[in-house]
Amino acid sequence: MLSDAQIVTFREQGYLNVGRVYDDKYVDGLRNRLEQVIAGKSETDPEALRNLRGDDMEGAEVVIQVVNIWEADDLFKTHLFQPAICEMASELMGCGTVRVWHDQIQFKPPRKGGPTDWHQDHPYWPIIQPADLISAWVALDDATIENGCMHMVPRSHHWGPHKGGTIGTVSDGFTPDPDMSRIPPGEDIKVVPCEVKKGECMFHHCLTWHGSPPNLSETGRPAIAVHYMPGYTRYEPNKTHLMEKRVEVQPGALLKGPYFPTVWQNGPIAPLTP
Ligand SMILES: O=C(O)CCC(=O)C(=O)O
Repeated sequence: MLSDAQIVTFREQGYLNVGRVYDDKYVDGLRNRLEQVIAGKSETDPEALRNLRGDDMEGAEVVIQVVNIWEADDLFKTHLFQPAICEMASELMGCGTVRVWHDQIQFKPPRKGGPTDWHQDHPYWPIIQPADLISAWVALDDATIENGCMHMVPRSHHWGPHKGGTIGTVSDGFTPDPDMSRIPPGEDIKVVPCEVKKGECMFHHCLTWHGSPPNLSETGRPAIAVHYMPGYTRYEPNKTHLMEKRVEVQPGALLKGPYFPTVWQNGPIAPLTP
């Protein structure tokens, strides 16, 4: 359970590290399963397994994205329902019902892990409204400045959607280069590196500007984000999205169903079989 001060900080800043949610042994289990899924050794496939930096998984710059690893692995399915995380998501969103939009791994391998460009999440999710989702990002090993931890711009979730979610980067490599006409007067663009220790969880709002630099270190940077939606989130098709083929409700209806599990309903829920 979060304190009032933590909830206020999240609402003001747009992100919050809530500390440890798993012990090292459990994280090692998840990490091991992640390696199996990336190696193509799971019984079922996730929604997507690809290199976000190009077509070649063995290329010079790699960010391995796995979408809905929970469909491929039961330990990750259980992770969606982790009661402490779901309770905090409910508190931060101020909603008694919490569902999963989808999960997402971005694994940056050693030495050639690419950057994740500055962006906001919600503009990449054009089939769901409103933009009240939050993500729980759990480090499966220490995420450090050297291996490409997430960087956040505090308060940016108050500034509205920005040019389709893309913020831009100046030529120094990793400073946001926004359209300044969209930044409210008096606001300050400050980049905060957010190191997250193995087993800790950091939440961010779906309009908070964030990105992560390359991983040129000797260790990989494994982490999982679960994108949680408040129970009042609706399917409002506009453009398309990878997950749209899983939607079974009518336009305008609450987005729910076997692929968008309810993980908290004023209390914990046991994992379901899709
Ligand atoms: O893991 C990363 O570095 C980026 C993840 C991300 O953009 C997200 O979870 O929204």
